[in-house]
Amino acid sequence: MNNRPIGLLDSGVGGLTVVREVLRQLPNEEIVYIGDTRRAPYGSRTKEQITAFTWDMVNFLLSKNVKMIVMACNTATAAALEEVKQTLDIPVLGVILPGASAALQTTQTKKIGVISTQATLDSKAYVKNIMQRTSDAEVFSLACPKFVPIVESNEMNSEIAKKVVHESVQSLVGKVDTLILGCTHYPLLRPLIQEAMGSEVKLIDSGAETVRDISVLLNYFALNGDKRQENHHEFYTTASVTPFYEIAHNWLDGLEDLKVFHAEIETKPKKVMLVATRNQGKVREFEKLFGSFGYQIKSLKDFPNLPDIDETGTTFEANARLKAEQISALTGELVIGDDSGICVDALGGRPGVYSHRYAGEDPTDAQNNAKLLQELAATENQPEKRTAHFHTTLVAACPQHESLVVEADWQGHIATQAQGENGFGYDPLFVPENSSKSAAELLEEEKNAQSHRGQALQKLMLALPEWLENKA
Ligand code: I24
Ligand code: DGL
Repeated sequence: MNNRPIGLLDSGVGGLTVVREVLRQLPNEEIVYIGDTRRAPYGSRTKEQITAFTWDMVNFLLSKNVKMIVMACNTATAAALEEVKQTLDIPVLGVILPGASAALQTTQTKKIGVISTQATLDSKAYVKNIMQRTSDAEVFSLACPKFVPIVESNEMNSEIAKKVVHESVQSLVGKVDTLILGCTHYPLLRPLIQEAMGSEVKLIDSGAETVRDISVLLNYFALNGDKRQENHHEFYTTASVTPFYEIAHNWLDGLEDLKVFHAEIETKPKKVMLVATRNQGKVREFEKLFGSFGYQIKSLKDFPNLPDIDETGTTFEANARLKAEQISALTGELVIGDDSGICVDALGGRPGVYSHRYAGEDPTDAQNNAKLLQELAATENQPEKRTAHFHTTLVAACPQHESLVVEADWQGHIATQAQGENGFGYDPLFVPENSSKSAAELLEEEKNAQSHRGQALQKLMLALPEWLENKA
């Protein structure tokens, strides 16, 4: 038993055709419904837009603690079902698979028609679903862009509606024995569509079929609701409450105490974080850590016209600051600058900030490593005299705002021979404390979990939200 509500989403009010079936077939279930009436209709939008909007609704329903999500909209299902299903760990159902299954069980000639919005047609979702299971079926798809406006202008019973429906489905007449109503609004035109197709043709209401599948899923996962005194359904619209209420009240007659609220859902623009580096390895580390925070990570490679920033500072912080603050001032973005290096105790902390330029103007990693071994030649057999640490300072900069500074060290010693192929810089010579392997012998993930940069990134991740908050 599970008394959490079932979440239903739709581009607008069309999903109420599915809600009516849920109330009829599953009287013990509570419903939270969201209709994106402000941004409807979805049928003529791009897959990317529909997917982003659908995610906004999914996140809203998750905030209402739903036990299952039903995409009560063909267009949203066609664009976003697979992605959402793969991401969430509660069951997510669309209207397309149930409609396709029902059509296959109904047809005798295996000639199936599908009418839908343009976006649903473009996705080929119905065709794919049908052909996957019955490869010798024949599917005839047709977009009917005039049907939604007819319903929404309450013209379902007019002569114009009759004419438009007849003309629209004409090309399917005589070709199919079963027709899927692949859009939430089409059941409202059912009598006209039946008349136009001929009385022999079986019409499939995807929404109604979906409710049968909801019931099966609830049983399978033992998620059914208890029989209660009364159920508290909640309806949300992203536009005005009153017109939504009128339609829902009319359509869900018998539903006493109909509660309709306004909901603000918004696609948040992806926040950009510009990492002041051309090193792909560093960019990857940032992507791993900050990607899940909704940041899009960019690097200097994405801004080819920026000047090179000279690292003229004498401290790690000064250099990280130079990069972060100058590039932030030039681009207006949130920029992370980093400076790191290796500090060897026997050398009084050298090469330190000069680690990259240790063996000359633009040396290779091998040249830098060779110079370090040479400078430490006198302590060849005394690891305790070869102690060192890697250091990273990260500076986060935003225009007109005091920068955020975090830093971290990684203790170890310098080996007498380079070991390992991973990593970069001095990694082959650096043996971390309590390790027998060099930093270049660690797997990327092992290294990131303990390294100076990995630790500094963790600190940045913890400090960033509050810092960003205070700058507003
Ligand atoms: N039906 C739908 N959408 C509308 C409508 C309708 N107006 C009248 N009818 N308007 O979809 C869409 C835009 N509105 C939505 C509310 O917020 C403001 C913008 C089909 C609904 C299926 C349940 C006709 C109508 C009605 C009541 C019930 C059914 C119906 F008024 F088709
Ligand atoms: N709810 C949509 C569907 O089922 C139709 C309305 C729209 O285009 O947004 O495809």
